[in-house]
Amino acid sequence: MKITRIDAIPFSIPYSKPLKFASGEVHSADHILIRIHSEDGLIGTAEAPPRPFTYGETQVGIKALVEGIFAEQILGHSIFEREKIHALLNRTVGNPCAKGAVDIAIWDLIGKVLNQPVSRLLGGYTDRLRVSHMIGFDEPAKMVEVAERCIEEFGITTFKVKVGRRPFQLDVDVCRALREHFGDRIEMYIDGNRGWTASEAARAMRAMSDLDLLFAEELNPADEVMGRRWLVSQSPIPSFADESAPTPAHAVRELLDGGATAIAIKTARTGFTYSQRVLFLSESLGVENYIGNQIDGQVGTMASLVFGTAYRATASRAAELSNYLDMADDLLTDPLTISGGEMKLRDLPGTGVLIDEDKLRHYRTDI
Ligand code: MUC
Ligand code: MG
Repeated sequence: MKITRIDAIPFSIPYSKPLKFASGEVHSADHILIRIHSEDGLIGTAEAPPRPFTYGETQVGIKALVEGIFAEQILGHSIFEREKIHALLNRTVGNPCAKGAVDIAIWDLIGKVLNQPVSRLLGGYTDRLRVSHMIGFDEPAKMVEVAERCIEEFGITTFKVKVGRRPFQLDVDVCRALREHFGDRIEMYIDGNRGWTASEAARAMRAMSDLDLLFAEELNPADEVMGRRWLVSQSPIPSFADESAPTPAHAVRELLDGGATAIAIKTARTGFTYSQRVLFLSESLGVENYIGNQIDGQVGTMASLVFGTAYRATASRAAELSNYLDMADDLLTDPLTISGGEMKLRDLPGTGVLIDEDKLRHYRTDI
């Protein structure tokens, strides 16, 4: 089943509520839709979210790389030669989201050709995930309001709280306001996106020691190796690596260096193939994972759902699947839904992504 064409379509969908965090902010989803065509007329689809502030990728760069270099390398190869295809893609260093999207689009095609849902091909563990919502920077009362709406409208009770501001007291106040308002009705963890120094993070963690945080993520920069190790070694809760572990090798390095004790999996950056490797190495080492959010639209969120439902380990924690709710619109014919705090998988071949062509025409920026 040969690959005959690859499209990298830039689109832009505004956010009704911008997301702000320590390493950047997002006002519109300026993403790339990857479409891989096979010789029998099927199309595999995936979404690449450029994150210049995390991996250095841009929308223009992803399009140029996919259509300019990747297409030439993989056209004519069978969709079942994934290992060969990855060897070719990996001649280009970095660019995790461009590679991740190509991988997911190929898996989507594989599922369609075999007439099977990809979640079943990967592992088939369950048909739903508990949802965790990521709350961006704001005043404490506004962040409490966001959580309230998630609880009331969607039944979501797990929250990632963005921290990493200066002074750190503002973030401590937010977490305290959430815990005092909701008591034990919510689960809460924090993500600093490298915003604090090691000593600020240590003081903030001491100030929040009574707030029953599930875990902490990227509180200070991982490449400040000794400071990070010092911080992680004194943490009473797991320390998740996110942007410091964009590949399986980085994940191992972070664990061995003492920069993290657990690893976030994001299909946007590791596709399905390398997410599997991160998951399997974590399982073998006895290290926890959860499914994170790369500020994905609904196409990308569907990929996270497909992967997360495939395995026991990823299905055991709430997955970050809800930030598309902050977008003014999206590209699926049948929008995702969250009810009772859960998102359910669709029993469709491939990843289950069906694109509304009118919406794509409206939001694409290349014609
Ligand atoms: C996250 O977990 O860090 C913010 C930046 C990024 O790359 O992803 C988001 C969410
Ligand atoms: Mg993170």
